[in-house]
Amino acid sequence: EERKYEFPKDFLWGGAVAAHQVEGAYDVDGKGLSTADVLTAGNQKTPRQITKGVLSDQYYPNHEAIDFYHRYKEDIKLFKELGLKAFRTSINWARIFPNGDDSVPNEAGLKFYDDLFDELLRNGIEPVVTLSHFEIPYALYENYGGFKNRKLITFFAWYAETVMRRYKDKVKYWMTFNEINNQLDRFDELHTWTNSAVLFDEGDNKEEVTVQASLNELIASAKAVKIGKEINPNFQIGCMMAYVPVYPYACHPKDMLASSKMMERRFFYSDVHVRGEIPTYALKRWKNEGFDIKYTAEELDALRQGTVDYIGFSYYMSKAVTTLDDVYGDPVRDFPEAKVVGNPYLDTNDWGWQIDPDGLRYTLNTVYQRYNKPLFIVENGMGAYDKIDADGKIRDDYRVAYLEAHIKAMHEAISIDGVDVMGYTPWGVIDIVSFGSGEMEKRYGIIHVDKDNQGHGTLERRKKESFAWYQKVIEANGLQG
Ligand code: P53
Repeated sequence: EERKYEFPKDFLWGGAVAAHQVEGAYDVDGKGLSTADVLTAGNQKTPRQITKGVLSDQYYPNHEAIDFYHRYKEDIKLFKELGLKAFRTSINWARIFPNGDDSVPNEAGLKFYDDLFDELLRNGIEPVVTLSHFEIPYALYENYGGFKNRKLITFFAWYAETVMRRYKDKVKYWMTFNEINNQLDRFDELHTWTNSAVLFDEGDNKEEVTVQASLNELIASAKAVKIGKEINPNFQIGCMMAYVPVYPYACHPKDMLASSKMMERRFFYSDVHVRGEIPTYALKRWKNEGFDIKYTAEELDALRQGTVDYIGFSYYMSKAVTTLDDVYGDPVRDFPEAKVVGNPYLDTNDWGWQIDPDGLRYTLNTVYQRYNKPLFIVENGMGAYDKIDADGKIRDDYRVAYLEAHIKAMHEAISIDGVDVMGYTPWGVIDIVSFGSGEMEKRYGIIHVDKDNQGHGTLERRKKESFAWYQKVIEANGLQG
């Protein structure tokens, strides 16, 4: 039988989550508060609020999440049945260092991840671990102002060293900062908060503050890579980017330029991670804008010595940009001649995210052409409202259609374009708390969790129809036709 969409041997079929979106148990076994623990629930129209500490009259969806902390054995059983070869999660920094600046790690936190990784390995599942996925210890905001303070470079490096040493024989695949590039794109508080534990003060130049904080993270990341390679030279340590290609709306040359400049902002972070130096376009912009960005010669050296082995990235959607007057769109911050517009050729999900499988092939090509490094798709998926039919089944054919189309696009990038792709870990293999909106009912999972936006539900797990489909994909190492 012809297998049109067979994947390379050892391709890492997996699933992905992040600690704060699944674990719950936000205040047990010595864990400190994290930036995710002070985020209220929002929805499509209402943004999540960042509160000063935990307030008694607010609902915080991440405090319990799906209680993975206590239920991971049951969930890993399902992952094994599914056939997962890899499972991506993050270590919740505040479990290990409750205040972020502690000199001694919290043993109970370390023990939890020992048990979790052991359980995965026992079931033949390779852990893929992000060091910082929006879970910075809250005390690092309170006492230091987050990553705009360069002291966090040292704290992060110590945290990375501690966990990489501890799990050196259990975890091979690492990533440093999740979607580090999200923050520069929008300057909305949610992103600088979750990426960097930074809130803006009045009078701040938001771009300047964001650039400084995230450059500190790039330096911290490079130090972690160097330390990690010393601990275990077999480690594969990557960066993690959100790649949202921005197309020119028209073939007007100004639209093409706008697209290229917007892509440059997204590429800035992988440019540093991969090439180990600050690109000239960034230095020029900082100079032109009069930014006072601080870094030392020793840190520039650290950037050079801590380049990544691979590029992990999320891909959900594409965007389009135009400079044409007669097209309606949302203005782009500090790029006054451009606005983001809807793409007339694409459908969206219920949250307005444009569905674009060809954009994944385009992204894989662009990124591989730019860096020539292995790529790892560590997030992809479609948030949707699911409904349970009278017979108890969840018929999520829209999810299967989305994933199938993206798997085909990925296959084309590998088999036609020659791109080196290590694996594919679709987002929220099990339903989790949405990051952007805090909703439980924006579901990505192929395993359903009984819980609603208000936090009600039994937390019972149930396979959706997509479960059997993905199981077959993994078993066949690709799609059948
Ligand atoms: P939610 C924007 C664009 C692409 C990915 O997002 C993004 C974002 C953030 O809004 O975030 C990633 O849950 C992130 C995950 C997150 C996932 O995408 O808002 O790494 O933590 O859950 C999906 O639907």
